[in-house]
Amino acid sequence: MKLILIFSALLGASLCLKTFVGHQVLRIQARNEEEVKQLRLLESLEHLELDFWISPSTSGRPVDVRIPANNVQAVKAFLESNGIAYSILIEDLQALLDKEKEDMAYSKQLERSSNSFSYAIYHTLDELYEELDRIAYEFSKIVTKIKIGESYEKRPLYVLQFSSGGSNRPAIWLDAGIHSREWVTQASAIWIARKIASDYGKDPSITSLLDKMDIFLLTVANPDGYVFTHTSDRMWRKTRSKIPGSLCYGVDPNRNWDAGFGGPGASSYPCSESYHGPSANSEVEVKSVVNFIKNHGKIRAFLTLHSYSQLLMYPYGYKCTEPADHDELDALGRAAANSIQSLYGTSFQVGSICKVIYPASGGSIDWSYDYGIKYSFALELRDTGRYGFLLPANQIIPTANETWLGLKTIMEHVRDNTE
Ligand code: BHK
Ligand code: ZN
Repeated sequence: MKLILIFSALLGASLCLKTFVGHQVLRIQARNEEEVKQLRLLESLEHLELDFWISPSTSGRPVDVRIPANNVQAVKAFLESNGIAYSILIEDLQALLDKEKEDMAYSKQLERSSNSFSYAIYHTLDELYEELDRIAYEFSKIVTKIKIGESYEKRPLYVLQFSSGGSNRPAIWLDAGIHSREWVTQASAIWIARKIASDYGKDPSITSLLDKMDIFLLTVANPDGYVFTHTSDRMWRKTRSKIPGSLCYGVDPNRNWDAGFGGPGASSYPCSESYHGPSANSEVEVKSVVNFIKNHGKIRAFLTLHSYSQLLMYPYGYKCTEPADHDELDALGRAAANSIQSLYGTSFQVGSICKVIYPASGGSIDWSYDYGIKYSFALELRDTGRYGFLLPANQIIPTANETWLGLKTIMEHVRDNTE
């Protein structure tokens, strides 16, 4: 066992896994708009190489930021000299990462000896893709695997179609992992895939849904990024496309949709974590989904999974005005949040992207809503910052379970309000 752990640690090192020794994650609490302005200034200082896990929006909203070891003192001094309050969310990011790696190596051994896919651990892309095949094979009566395109680095983009029959039925879209480091989303999505497949014919709710509508599930919307989080940089968020004229790689795929493209809450700096890209749909991962949705023609709901913060959001992000269907979306969002809470008490805040987090243009659900898909929601799964993107694997199944209850509430409403 020890040997395996040492070996896998060496292997990690040999593949040039970026380390985060001494990186801290601070939670900053701006108490007025002046302090928010100072945080925006801080965000614009590129030489500090800050990674905003939650960007500054308005006073009262927390800001979470990862700071490289050599800049921790400078940032703290900046905050203190401006009288801005902060606390340390993560003391040493590398310690959490080491724990995650060790957990994975250990539980991987158990999984191997049990000879079956464990939904309680994180997996590589290849492992997830193998499980998609097993689900499609085991439940071949209702599940079909479709390749909707290829990533920048030519990895397949696989969608599972859940259908009890019929042709060109109205459908629900669900994706996860558009931001690669949000690991609990891909893990929850594959759990949900098996759940839908195995509940058909047993759970009356999912059965009546699938007797009327199809579900399309994209488990890993950003496969290149996901592979990169395993091999090189656990904190990678963007795609891996090469940006002409820049040394930096990758576009934020949730700023790349054709909805208020290039507007507020998106960056035009290729090195930024929220870089919107050279043009709308420049990322093949985004373009592939757009093409699929347009070609299908009868998508009635567009649901996307992110983490973390425990939020359930509807449009808009590129502007702060309410969508025409605000009252219905808000009521449905609240009902879904109640369903989530009913299982373990996990509480989700409900509202528009702009009001609940921050202005963010070029996001997927703004595009889908403006395209005419009324039921467009983004969910930010667990937690609220204790572990952030490094949610321990023992929370995967509870997270997936509660998320599924929320999604089911939305899907039932869509079912009952679609001809
Ligand atoms: C979600 C959906 C649409 C627009 C913004 C968001 C928030 C999301 C983002 O794109 O900045 C926050 C995030 O990744 C962490 O999951
Ligand atoms: Zn995200």
